[in-house]
Amino acid sequence: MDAVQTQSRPVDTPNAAFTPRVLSGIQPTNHLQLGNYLGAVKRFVEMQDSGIQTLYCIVDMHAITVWQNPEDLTRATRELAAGYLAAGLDPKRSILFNQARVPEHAQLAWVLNCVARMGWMRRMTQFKEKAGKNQEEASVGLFTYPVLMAADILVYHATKVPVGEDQKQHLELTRDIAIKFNNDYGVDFFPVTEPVIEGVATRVMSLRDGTKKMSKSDPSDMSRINLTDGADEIAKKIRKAKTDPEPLPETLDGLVDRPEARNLVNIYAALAETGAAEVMAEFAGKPFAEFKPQLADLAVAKLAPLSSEMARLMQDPAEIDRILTEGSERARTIAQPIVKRTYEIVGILT
Ligand code: AQP
Repeated sequence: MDAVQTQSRPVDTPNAAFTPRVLSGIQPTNHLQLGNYLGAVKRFVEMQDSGIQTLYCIVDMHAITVWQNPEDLTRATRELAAGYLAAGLDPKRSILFNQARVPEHAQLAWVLNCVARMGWMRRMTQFKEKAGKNQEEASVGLFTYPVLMAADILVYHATKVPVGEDQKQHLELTRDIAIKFNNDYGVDFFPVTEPVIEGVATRVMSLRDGTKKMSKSDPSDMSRINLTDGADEIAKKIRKAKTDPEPLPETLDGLVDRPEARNLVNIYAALAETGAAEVMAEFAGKPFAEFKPQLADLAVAKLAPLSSEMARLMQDPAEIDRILTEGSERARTIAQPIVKRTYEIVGILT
């Protein structure tokens, strides 16, 4: 079991006293989509392969902040685990688990709810977007979602969190909560976590509207590529993706006011593991009628093996459950002493 770290740290190397540790998670809502894969899961695998300690969870407690049909939630939890495994996460090298099986997330979230300020929470743009016009009808859980996310991270003293661009504000809040806790109690207990938002695909946009993020919960299935889509569906969605009538420009600058074209170029670059400039060098001046089929071929080559591996893994739900249970037990060995020490710092008898 890792020792709970409370050493003071030098100001210029904020997390030097903490074991480097990565934590991230995804909600089991609907199906994993291309943005989740390129913006998050691919980064998860890279970080696992870099040798740093990695924990990846399926954030089922976050999912229920909006209504989930219970059967769909169970299926989506297993399917997301299958997605993690198919993408290359290895339960021997990463700790893979579902959040609710580690009750320390909820325990720490309560303490952090008492640290976070109402004014900070009211500024969270994701709440405003997801609650829409009728905030009075939104769940309290949706409002405090970012505090639970801070607890997910801080309950492991995670120092790095790979996420897509949309999570930047929530990570800033996590840092504010950690700093306030440390200041309020005069300790150097929680690390000030660094977001890792890297690559050309930190914000994959909808295939129907280049100004909107691709999302699992978009009502239009044509707006996204699901990791469960087969080759024909992937090709069809790319063929029908919204574009403008102009050919691709000669330079990257020419993409500035063309969000749909820019999105498809970025998707190509991320799938080909190259840069947008390289893609432009290959396709400058070409019409979409030429670019789209090549993008579709690339997407099918990269994604179809993932979807068939996910389908294969889904045939053995007991094995998925076993992996998640074992991962939760390992996660708890890190989280339990951190919650215990948090309670002691706060003055709660344990
Ligand atoms: N379009 C995207 N481009 C890049 N990264 C993305 N992520 C999500 N969409 C994109 C990243 O995926 C991780 C998991 O996200 P989540 O499921 O916890 O919630 P989300 O950000 O709200 O993702 P969705 O797909 O939009 O889910 P729903 O529709 O259920 O809310 C995060 O790292 C996120 O940045």
